[in-house]
Amino acid sequence: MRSLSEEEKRALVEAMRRALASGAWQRVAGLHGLPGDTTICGTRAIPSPCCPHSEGTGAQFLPWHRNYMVQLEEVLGLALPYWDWTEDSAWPNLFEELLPAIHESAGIDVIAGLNRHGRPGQCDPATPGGLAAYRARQGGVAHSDFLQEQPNYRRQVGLALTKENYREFTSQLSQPHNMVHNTNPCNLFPTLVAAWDPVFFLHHAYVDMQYAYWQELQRLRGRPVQVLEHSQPLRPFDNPQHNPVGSTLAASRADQGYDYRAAFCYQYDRLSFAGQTPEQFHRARLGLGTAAQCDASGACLGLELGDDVFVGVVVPRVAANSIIRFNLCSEGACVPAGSTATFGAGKAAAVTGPVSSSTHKLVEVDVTHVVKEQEWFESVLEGRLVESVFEGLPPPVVIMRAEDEPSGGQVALPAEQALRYGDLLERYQVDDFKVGEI
Ligand SMILES: [Cu+2]
Repeated sequence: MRSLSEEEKRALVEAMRRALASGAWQRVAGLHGLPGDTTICGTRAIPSPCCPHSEGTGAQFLPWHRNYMVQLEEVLGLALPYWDWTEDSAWPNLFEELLPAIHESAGIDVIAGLNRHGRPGQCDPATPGGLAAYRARQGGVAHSDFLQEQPNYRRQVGLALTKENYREFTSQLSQPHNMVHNTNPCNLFPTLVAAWDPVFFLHHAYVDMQYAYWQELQRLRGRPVQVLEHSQPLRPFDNPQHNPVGSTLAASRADQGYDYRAAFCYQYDRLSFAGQTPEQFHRARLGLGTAAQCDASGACLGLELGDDVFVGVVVPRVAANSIIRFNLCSEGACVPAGSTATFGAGKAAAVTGPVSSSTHKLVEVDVTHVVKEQEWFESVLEGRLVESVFEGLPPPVVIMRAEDEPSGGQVALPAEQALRYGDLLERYQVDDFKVGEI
């Protein structure tokens, strides 16, 4: 995004204007959720949008959106730029002028869509601070919640990239992705109309770059990308009735899109995260790097010596949009230590019954910097939820892990409490005591 010339920006906006006039953009935007046909990917009895944001395992999430980005590029006849929200704290303003036309041609009230799914009135043109605030935001003014959360995104993406299997990677990467959606006050927030906000495509183009970066890391590690679900079709791309684009029809399975250069004829100028190429990132993880990569706030990518500390938060696999915040506590003193988010269509369903990996997941949030700031090096640490829409979930766990390990680690928890987490702590070593030392 930042490297686009004025001319390239104009060309993109022009292509978008043409696609809007022909109705082609609307067909792509509507495919993600509303007003698409919810029986294509669901049934009459159980309607479902095609985007797999809240799908059980999340295995299709990254590949589906890869095809989806290609779908719009084919319509525009141009490559989509990406918005690197780990670097850029300003909300992109590229499509600002097109907003009223998009709003009018959506076939649904995308602005009012929020009123049914999210915070009432916030984007309603009739309310003060409604549409005007939305336009101001499109004009490059970042929303305050976004600004507040943005400094954490680099750490969250860095943690996801260290994961050496697809399930853990996609689960961790969904966290900053969800936060970007959820800190938007308007259409990016409700899942069903999210793709009507053109910023969606700049956001997801970056998520695709992260996927490509991780694929390259896996190649360097000699580890696979493949999971079983990747050999199943990504609906509706596999259906010529609903998909007029040849390349996404031909590569309508996740594994067919791994080689995106061959399948979809695009590539990235440079795969880059926190100023590092995948090779540099990989070498640093192996301890061959020269210096830890730290940002201005002093937050590092876990590259320095020693153990890292994480808070593991239990979240339902299928849930509507929400933000979960937690504190880290030591001997009665508590400080805000982080957040995570859920993103999906529908209601924040109460997940009842015991916790298990079929219905829940454990999301890790790096809190090493908090422990260092507080100098809680030899303290008993405890995670406590301070904001959550979910009831009856077990409290967050504190995980200690050697910095060169991608997964697992040590969780100190009384044995009878560990039972509440079902099989979610399977890949950790659960120690029946509460003293945490790093
Ligand atoms: Cu998304």
